[in-house]
Amino acid sequence: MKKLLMSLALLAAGGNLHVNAAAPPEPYGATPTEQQVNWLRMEWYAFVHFSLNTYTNKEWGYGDESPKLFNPTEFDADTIIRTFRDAGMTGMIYTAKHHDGWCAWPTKSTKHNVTQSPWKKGKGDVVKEFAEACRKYGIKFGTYLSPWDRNCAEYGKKGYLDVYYKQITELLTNYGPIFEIWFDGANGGDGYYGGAREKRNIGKADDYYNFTRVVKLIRRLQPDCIIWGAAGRGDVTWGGSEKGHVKYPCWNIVGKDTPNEKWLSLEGDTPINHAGWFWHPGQESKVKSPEHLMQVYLDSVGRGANLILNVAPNRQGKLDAADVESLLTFGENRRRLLATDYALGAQATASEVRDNDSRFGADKLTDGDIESYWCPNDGTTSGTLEIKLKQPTAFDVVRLREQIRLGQRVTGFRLEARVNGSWELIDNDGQTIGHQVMRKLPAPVTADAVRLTITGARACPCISELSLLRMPVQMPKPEISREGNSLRITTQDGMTTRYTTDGSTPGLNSPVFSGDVQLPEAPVHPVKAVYVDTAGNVSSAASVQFGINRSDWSCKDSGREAIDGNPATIWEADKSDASITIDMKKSYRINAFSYLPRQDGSVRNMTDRFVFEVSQDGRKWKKMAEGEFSNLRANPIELTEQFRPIKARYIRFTGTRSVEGKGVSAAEIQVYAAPEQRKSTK
Ligand code: FUL
Repeated sequence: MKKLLMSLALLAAGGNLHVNAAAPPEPYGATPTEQQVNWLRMEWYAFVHFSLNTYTNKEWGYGDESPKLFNPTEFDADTIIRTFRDAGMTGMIYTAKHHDGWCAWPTKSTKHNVTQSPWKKGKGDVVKEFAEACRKYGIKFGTYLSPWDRNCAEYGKKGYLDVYYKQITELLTNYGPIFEIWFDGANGGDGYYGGAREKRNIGKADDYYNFTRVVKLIRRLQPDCIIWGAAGRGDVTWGGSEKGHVKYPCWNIVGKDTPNEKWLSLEGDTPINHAGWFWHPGQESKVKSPEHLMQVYLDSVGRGANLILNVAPNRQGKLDAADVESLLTFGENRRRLLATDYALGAQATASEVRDNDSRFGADKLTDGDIESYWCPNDGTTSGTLEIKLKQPTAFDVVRLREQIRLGQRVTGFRLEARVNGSWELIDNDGQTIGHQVMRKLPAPVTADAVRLTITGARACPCISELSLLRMPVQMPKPEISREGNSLRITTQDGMTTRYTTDGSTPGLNSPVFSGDVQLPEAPVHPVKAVYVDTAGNVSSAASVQFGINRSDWSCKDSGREAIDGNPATIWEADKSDASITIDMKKSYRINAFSYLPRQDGSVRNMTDRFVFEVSQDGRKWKKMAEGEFSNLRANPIELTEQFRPIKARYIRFTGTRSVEGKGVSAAEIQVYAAPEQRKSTK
């Protein structure tokens, strides 16, 4: 601790020792380790889910999948990692083992691994290829090693722990520095388990896996490795949803204001694609737009956490073009946002400076040095700082930073800007700051001075930066919907909306949307649309694959809520094995259905196992799909199941199990038309 105080004093002094200098404040409450500080400065990095699930269209494998399935024909770690580097990402974390237990490296701990796969004739090592590419492109490498293992016969028993510790040891010994290791909390119970096909209960995860021992092992093997999860024994924890954002106010602290305060940083996680963490066929239309990604960034990194953004390779082992386009566009927008700090070098004054010592003066906010900081005397927990700009300047993001090595202190702040000579309140709602907070204003403000008022802090505030940034102009993308068979696409002043209905990418020569377009009742292609501004700039494309028009459909007995197009209404039954039987009124050639779980925040009676059947006459039924909807507790998204094309008039959806509770439910069920059969030319 003494050493830390000393070095903080030296930092604040810019290297010069002052004989009568004011002592820097004592750290307050929990403080981050050096590793946690460095980690927070990474801001955002990639998550890569790529394993057997890529080939089975599943989110969670059961553990009985054949390793033979893994055979990417064009896998090239180099190109993937270069793309992440080009986007400005600082690292990547790879799922070396997901819940199905298949290991993507030639582990000695189990036979269920990449040596059993045809890829590179069993001589390949996905972990090694990613680790080497990361080193080449100067980004950090991390790994995800699922504690839950649905393949291992010993899972749930003592024997599994040796297997698991061995896997940790191999990954942390043979692949160079690992910046972060992920211990996912999922444990769904049932699985293959070496052929037992049963449910295994591990009791308290912390006790079963012995995370105290796991943490010790990791610290010994790689002291700089950040540990995610591990029942709260690690360095980083989940942001709280799989949408990427973390809550605001954002405290990187657990047990706040108690003697047991602990620094635990937050990580927001989300896939770039709404379809899930692994690659799924037909998911192109579900890619999050660059604007959406910017919002996720502001709601995670901009609240003082980190962001891990999943980009999943496809079955060839390549990233989908649509994912790459969105990622790189967002990356460029982020770069432009951060490129210029309009407050840099600006003159600054404060209501109070610690012992009037210039080493803690207000100008530390605008000196571009993340370590130096302004602070008042001990006991002062509020204060005002004023920044004077050389000329009126437009900005719409204010970024603030605390010197978190001294603890997270600020509990409230306010921002004002001087516009045409008078002060205007631009943010009355600031709460936490932490490592950094980015406050986005509803519209740009042109001001020649900015005032920050700290309204509350747990101890004297230590503010290291105040930056004024400008969000680059991002073209919004259109929203596409359907009313009956009429196509609806939003329009924007000063822009034209162009669209296609044949699946092709819309551009400058595509038809202009006039508002009077009828869709087929059973569309086989997605509708795509872009905005084009007067300079000819084209927005990213919105894309929606509509299901068959449901307006005439009827349900036998119950189920109308699941076909009414309103996700807020829910079909719910109090027992499992309950069905919805739907008459589509006409026979269609279909090849997929989708299920939207309840969206009201509850998991009660949320169906997570299903059977899907079809019939031509409502009497003789054919089972087309059966299985599990995985990971709904953490990520209740719409999931699509595909099957071989078949003609049917009736469909039956049966919920056979739920995440919690005895019954089953569905917010929406959709059915999709199969593409026309090509006529043989022979
Ligand atoms: C979850 C897992 O169950 C998902 O499959 C995914 O790996 C995600 C990142 O964490 O909890």
